[in-house]
Amino acid sequence: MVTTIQSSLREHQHILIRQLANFIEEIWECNLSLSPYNIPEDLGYVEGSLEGEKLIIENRCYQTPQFRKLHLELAQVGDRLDILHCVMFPHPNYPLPIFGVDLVGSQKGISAAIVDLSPVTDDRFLPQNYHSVLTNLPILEFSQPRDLPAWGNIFSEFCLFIRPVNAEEEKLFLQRVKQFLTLHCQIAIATLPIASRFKQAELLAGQRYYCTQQQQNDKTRRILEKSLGKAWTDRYMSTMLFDSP
Ligand code: BLA
Repeated sequence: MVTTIQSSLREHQHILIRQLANFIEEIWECNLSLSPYNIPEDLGYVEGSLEGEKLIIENRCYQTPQFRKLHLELAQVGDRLDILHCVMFPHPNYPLPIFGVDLVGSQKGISAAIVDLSPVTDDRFLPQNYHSVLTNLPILEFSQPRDLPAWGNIFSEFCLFIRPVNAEEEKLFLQRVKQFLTLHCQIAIATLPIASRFKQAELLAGQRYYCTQQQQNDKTRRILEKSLGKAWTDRYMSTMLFDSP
């Protein structure tokens, strides 16, 4: 039932969002050993329309031996805004960065496309195996790179944040997300858990800081508050979008 509803929203969204959602799930399924992740019953499929415009949210979540939570969210605001949000939270005993991607757009075009593998260690560097692959990826030129907001100090030097201006740039963005995600899944399944409680505490603190910073995104908050109210939005942002164990 839920699957049918989710697939149907996807069919009506911007083509880049639909393509990205499809291949994220494909890469997850091909590379990882997925199990169900229980989301609070009322947060799987959400509809709200407090101040006029209707907001629809569809969530899919999984867990794997390496990841506490894989979250793919599709949302639609009225008929003017399509959103894809995806975050992969590692278990805190795996020394892995946080993969995140956000796409915001309408039938007219994508205004924000961002992808990153964000470090969660105290030194704020990515593990060496990530770093050596990412530094060797070809440099991509986009005509409208965008500046990160102040809370964006969580992102790595490899963060890509652009407004794609045509189909060619959308394709390039999609390819870069594929490269990040495939690399991440492949490293993750080859990584062993760490035993050090001290190191685990550091990784957990890094994940908490990531969530604290993301929760400061007023653009996300405003969209949710308008349709679903402040209390609901607070709960949603801290328990569904950016929660930590
Ligand atoms: C920007 N996020 C935005 C914008 C909107 C949303 C409307 C502004 C678009 C623009 O400036 O063109 C809305 N995003 C949402 C909503 C959800 C969502 C409602 O995910 C969920 C229901 N955001 C993330 C993740 C990242 C992220 C995982 O959720 C990064 C990996 C980044 N979104 C991000 C950034 C901006 C943004 C950096 C720009 C913020 C700014 O310019 O101030």
